[in-house]
Amino acid sequence: MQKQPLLLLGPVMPYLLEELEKRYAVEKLYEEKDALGFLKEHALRFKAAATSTFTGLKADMIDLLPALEIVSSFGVGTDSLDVTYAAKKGIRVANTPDVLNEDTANMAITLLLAATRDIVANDRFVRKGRWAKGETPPLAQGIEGKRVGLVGLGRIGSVVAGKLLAFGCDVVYHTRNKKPDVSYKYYDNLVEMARDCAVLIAILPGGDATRGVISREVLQALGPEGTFVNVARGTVVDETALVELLQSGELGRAGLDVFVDEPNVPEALFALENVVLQPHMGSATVETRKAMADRVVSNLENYFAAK
Ligand code: A2R
Repeated sequence: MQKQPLLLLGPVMPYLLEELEKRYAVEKLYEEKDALGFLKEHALRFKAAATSTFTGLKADMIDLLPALEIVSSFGVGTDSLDVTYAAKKGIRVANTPDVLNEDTANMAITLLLAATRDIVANDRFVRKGRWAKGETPPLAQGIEGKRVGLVGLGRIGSVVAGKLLAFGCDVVYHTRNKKPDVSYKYYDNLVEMARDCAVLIAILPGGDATRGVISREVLQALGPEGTFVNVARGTVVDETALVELLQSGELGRAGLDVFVDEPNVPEALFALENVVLQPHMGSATVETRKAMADRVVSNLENYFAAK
């Protein structure tokens, strides 16, 4: 039987490419020298496309694919996908939630511990021979008994909350809607929550609706003893304010996995010892990335099996 055509909008991990190629006649749009010309000639062949949160799917691409029925995206975030426009055109958009909850939550916990315990700064301290010279690093900060505020308490945030309980933290949260089924204290005012917390962890979607919700005022309320962890999207925080407050010491520490203009990170952060930086690795383990790839495939299969 002839394989159904599938348009791959951007590069994906080799395992996912192999799995897609087993089932579909995959055409790599990103390898076409004249992508527009290719689409003009071939667009009507594609009912299915695959993309990722890194590549995205914009309205102008949707307009170029009039036969499209489903787009299966690698990643949970939908901020790079024009879901509203796709829905208007009757196109299904599928993502890969849930399978990355544990590893993304583990990244939040890792960044929290790394930042509060000065792990990276102290690693540099040892490597530079400063310990051997008889120097002593400053004392770090504990998290037991501390209040940790989650900005977002969805699939990933709930897992972070459960893990924080094991560290003896007092978990509180801020979302747009109070969750009826959780016992953690709810704050409808984010500045107030930041004022009451030692740590703030951002785990909410990116995009225009959440741009800058972690404002200068919120970070100032968190204060010089406070730690900010971001495993959501760079856009949810006022990054300029974040950098300035970390430089001035008005904000104590940060653990950051995401940035506004990835892969570009504000260079001012490179000089700071109170920041731990990661290149957007929240879901980036062998196990989770495979599970996400399997979800991209099963989302397509389920659609075409009318499930
Ligand atoms: O606001 P609510 O009640 O819909 O709660 C959602 C919360 N949220 C917000 N919290 C505060 N201010 C906002 N403007 C705001 N908008 C949404 O974020 C909910 O508690 C949480 C999102 O949960 P889920 O949809 O289950 O997302 P999941 O799977 O936890 O992933 C969150 C994000 C992804 O979109 C990626 O950007 C990143 O984590 O990996």
